[in-house]
Amino acid sequence: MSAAIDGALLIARLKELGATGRDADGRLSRAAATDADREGRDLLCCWLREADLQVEIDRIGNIYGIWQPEGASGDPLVIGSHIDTVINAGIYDGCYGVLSGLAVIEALQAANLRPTRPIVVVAFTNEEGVRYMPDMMGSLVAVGGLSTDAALATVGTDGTTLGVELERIGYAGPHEPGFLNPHAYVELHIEQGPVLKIEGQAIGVVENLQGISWQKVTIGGTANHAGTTPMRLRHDAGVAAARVIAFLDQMARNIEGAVATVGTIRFEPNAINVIPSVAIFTVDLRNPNEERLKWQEKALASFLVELKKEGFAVENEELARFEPVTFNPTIVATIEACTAERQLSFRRMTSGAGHDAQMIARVAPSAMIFVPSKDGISHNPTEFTSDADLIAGANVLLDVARKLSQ
Ligand code: HGY
Ligand code: MN
Ligand code: MN
Repeated sequence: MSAAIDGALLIARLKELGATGRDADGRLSRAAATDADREGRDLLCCWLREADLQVEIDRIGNIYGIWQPEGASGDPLVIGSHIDTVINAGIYDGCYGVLSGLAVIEALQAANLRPTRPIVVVAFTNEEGVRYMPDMMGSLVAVGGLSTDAALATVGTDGTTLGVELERIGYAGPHEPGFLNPHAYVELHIEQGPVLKIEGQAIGVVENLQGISWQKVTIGGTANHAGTTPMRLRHDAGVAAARVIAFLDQMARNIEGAVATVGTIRFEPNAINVIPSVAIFTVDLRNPNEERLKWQEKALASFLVELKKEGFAVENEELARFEPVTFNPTIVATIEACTAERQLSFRRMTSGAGHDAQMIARVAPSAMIFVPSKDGISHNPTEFTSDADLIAGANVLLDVARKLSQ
């Protein structure tokens, strides 16, 4: 019997989950372990239970919906992503992959198709890393890349501690992360970039994922009067930071595959008529090629040395560092074959964004499936993927899941 995703239900759930965690301005902001995150988690767990899945939570708050049909045995096929979001997010990033995993299980249940191995849908904690760093934290802990205790002790950008917040929202689970060993892992995600749309492809068969380097830079200058201090006597930390930002942008435009972003910055004392004494900002560097990513890091380090020679105090702290990842060729080929069988257009590609799949790939054969993002926009409330593209991607995931769970 053939199985098919209940597309209307998938779209409805995406919209319902996307309506949770709205802030006072109506912006979708479900940062890890906030009340907004709890709202989304509670809704997801309700849907998992309605599908008769065994819901388990581990100590870092990863949520597992386990389907163990009669006769199924062995390590599970795991289908996952995340439901935490950035600030003022779109409704598809992460949520699409988790809800599609649930939809796959429900489609198999409805068609009375029993896999020979269990299938688990998982929502990993703190994929975005906006409140607590590094990102992809829940999956990193699940594969032993960061100790659970160290992760729970992480202090957030708001001064809270992750472990305390998970307890507070009721998602500090009993299981040791890694309690479940994936036989294989597949993640369905919006591309969050422009490639599929520009090329008119329906599916991205993701072969690899670029390396990521996150740093916090603190530049110390001298506070002084904005009116009385001659320009030649200033030690303006704000101008120094601006020079770094301009340098990084220019550098990334001249190194193949490089991207560079300063996404957060703050000045001290942060007053209109005081020359900033301190500038604190974050740097996000990425490249699919590890050697070139190291060049980018070295170029930044050299620029900061020059600022020190000019008399600025400069410190930088590593916040996250993940090498590029190549996904499992067999699973990639399975995704490609399933896509072709559905006569959907596709291209193999690299992921520009970080994903939980890059962590699970450390312990199990893993790969990803992308669907197009309108105008390549993501981490933005205008993030959009058409219903037809969303349903097509979920049906490819269903076909891949059937092959990997028999
Ligand atoms: O930063 C990333 O690429 C992911 O969205 N956490
Ligand atoms: Mn994501
Ligand atoms: Mn994201």
